[in-house]
Amino acid sequence: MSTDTDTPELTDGFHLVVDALKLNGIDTLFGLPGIPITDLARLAQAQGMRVISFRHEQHAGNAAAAAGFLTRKPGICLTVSAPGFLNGLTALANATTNCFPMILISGSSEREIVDLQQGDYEEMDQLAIAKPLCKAAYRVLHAQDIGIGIARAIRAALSGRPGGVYLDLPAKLFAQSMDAEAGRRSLVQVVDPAPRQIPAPDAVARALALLRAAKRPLILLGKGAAYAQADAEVRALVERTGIPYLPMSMAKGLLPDNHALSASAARSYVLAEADVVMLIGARLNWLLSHGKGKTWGAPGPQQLSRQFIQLDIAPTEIDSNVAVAAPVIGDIGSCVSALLAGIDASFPKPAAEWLGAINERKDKNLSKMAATLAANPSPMNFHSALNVVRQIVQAHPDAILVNEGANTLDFTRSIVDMYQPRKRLDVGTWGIMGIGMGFAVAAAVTTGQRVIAIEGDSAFGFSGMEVETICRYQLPVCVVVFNNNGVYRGTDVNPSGGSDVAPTAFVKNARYELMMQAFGGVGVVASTPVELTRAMNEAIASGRPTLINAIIDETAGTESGRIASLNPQSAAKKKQPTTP
Ligand code: ADP
Ligand code: TZD
Repeated sequence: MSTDTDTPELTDGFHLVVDALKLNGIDTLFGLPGIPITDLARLAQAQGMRVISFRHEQHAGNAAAAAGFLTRKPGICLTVSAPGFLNGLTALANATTNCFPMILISGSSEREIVDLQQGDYEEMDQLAIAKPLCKAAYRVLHAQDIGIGIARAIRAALSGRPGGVYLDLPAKLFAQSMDAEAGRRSLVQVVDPAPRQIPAPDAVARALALLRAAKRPLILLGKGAAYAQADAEVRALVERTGIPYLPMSMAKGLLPDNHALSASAARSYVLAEADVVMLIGARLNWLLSHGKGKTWGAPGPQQLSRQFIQLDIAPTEIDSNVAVAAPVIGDIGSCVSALLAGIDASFPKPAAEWLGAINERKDKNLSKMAATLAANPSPMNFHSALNVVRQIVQAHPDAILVNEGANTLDFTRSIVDMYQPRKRLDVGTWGIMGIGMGFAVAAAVTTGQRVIAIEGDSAFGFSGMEVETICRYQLPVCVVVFNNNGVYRGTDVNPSGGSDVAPTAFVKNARYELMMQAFGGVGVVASTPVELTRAMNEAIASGRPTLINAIIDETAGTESGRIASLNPQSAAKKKQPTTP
C-alpha cells in the first residue's frame, strides 16, 4: 500500500507486537509501565486492548496466570527490564508449576552492552535467567520476527502441558520500522494452538479393564481437569460409572460439592481404602502425599496392591512417585470421552458396601461439621466466619472465590462448597502467598463476575497495595481479611523477652478496612457473623470494591495450618541448657 505522496506506509515494533497479540485473540494486558514498554501499553490501549496496570509486577503476573487458567488463552504480563522482569518472574514460575498458560513479555536493555557487562540501565541477561524457570523462553531481535516470536510463545504456553513462557523484547526492537504490508504479512495467526491429543485405544482399554475389576474405585479430579473445560464429560464419567470422587482444591465445583458422589467429607477414608484410583488432571505430588505413606492406608498388602489410572497430557508425569498401572495420555476431554465410549449400561457399579461405608462417614463428618459451624463464639473464629462465607457462596454460585493464607486456606477449602467449575482460585501447587489481589483482579476482569477474596491477614499483606488497582478499575471485588493479628496466629511472644515483637506477630487490631477507604472503596469492620453477613451482602449487591476487616480470635488456628508436619521444629531449643 502507498500513501498519496508515494512514500510506503511504515509500521514498527510497537505496532507489530500489539497487532500480533490482537490477531491471536488476546485482548487484555496485565502489567506495569516504564522504560521501554510505556508506549507499548499506551498503544495497546489505543488499539482497543484492555490494559490493566498494577502497582507491582508480581501481581500483574499472577493476574495473567489466573486469566490463563480461566480462559485457556495465555494471560499476558508486560514488564520493564531487570527489576520489573524479576518481579514478574515469580508469577511466571508459579504459573509453570501450576500448568497455567501465561506469557511474560519484558522489555530488556541493549544486548551489546548487557552481553559485555558494560553497565547498562537495568542491565540483566533476562533470557538466561528466565529459561530454567519456565516452559520456554524466546528473544526477538528483528521487527520482522515479532509475529513468529509471539506465535511460538502462544504455542509453547498452550500446547501439551500448559505453562509459562518468557518473551524478551529488547528496547531497540520497538522502534525498528518496516514496510507496513510486509509487517502485516509477517504476523502469524496460530492455528489450533492446543491440539487435541487422542489417547491410544489400548491405553483406554487397559484403564477400563482396571476400573471394571475395581472393588473400591475412586476418581481424583485435579485442576488440570478444571482447566480442560471438559465439564460435561467429566460429570458424565462420574455419574455413569457411579464412582465416588474427590476434587483437589481448584477442581472443587467441577461437579457441585454437594453432589451425592462427592467423597470430600470422607477424604481420609477413601484415600486409605480405595483399591483403584483414577487421577484426572492431578499429580501425585506432596498434595497427595506422593501416592504413598499413611495417607494411603496402613502399610501392607492393601497399599501394595492399589492401582492407579492416570489421565494426563504429560507422559513424563506417569510413574513420577509410584507405579501407574494404566496411563492414559491425551487431553482430558479426549481421554474422558474415550473412556465414556467404553462405558455402557452393563458397566459394573461400585459395590454397595463401598458406597455405604463412604456415606456413613460422610454423614458423620458432615453432622459434626454442622455443629461446629452453628456455634457462635465471641470473638469469631474461622468456623463461624466461614459459615457466613459458605452461605454467601451458596447463594451466589457464579461468584469467584480467591483464597490464600494458612488456616484461612485450609478451613475455607473444607467449609465453603463450590457449585460451578473454575470458581475457586488459590495458592496452588506451591502453596504460595501473594496470589490474592492479582487473581482477584484477573477473575473480575476476565469473567465480569463478582469476586470474593478470603485472605489470611499475612497472605493479604503480600498484595495488599493492589486494592488501589481494584478501586481504580472499579472491580466488583469483596476482600475479606481474616484478621487474627499475625502469620498463622497473633499470640506469639518474643522468646528473648526483648522489645521487638515475635517474628509471626503483627500490629494488633490493624485497620485493614482503611486501606480500601483510602482509594474510595468501601471499608467495613465485622466482628460478628451478623456483621459479616451484612457487609458481604452489601458488597455483592453493590459490586463496589469492598474490604471487610473480619476480626478473628487471635488464638484460633494452628501454626502452618494443616501442613504442620512439613514445618521443622528445633529439637535443641526444647532441651534444658547444660550447665558448664
Ligand atoms: P492438582 O494440584 O489440582 O492436583 P496438578 O496441578 O497437580 O493438579 O495437576 C494438573 C495436571 O493436569 C498436570 O499433570 C497437567 O499435565 C495436567 N493437565 C493440564 N491440562 C491438561 C489437559 N488439557 N489435558 C490433560 N491434562 C492436563
Ligand atoms: N512466603 C510465600 C511467598 N509463600 C508462603 N507460603 C510463605 C511465605 C509462608 N507462609 C505460609 O505458607 S502461610 C503464611 C505464610 C507467610 C501466612 C499465614 O498467615 P495468614 O493465615 O494470616 O495468612 P492464617 O489463616 O492466619 O493462618
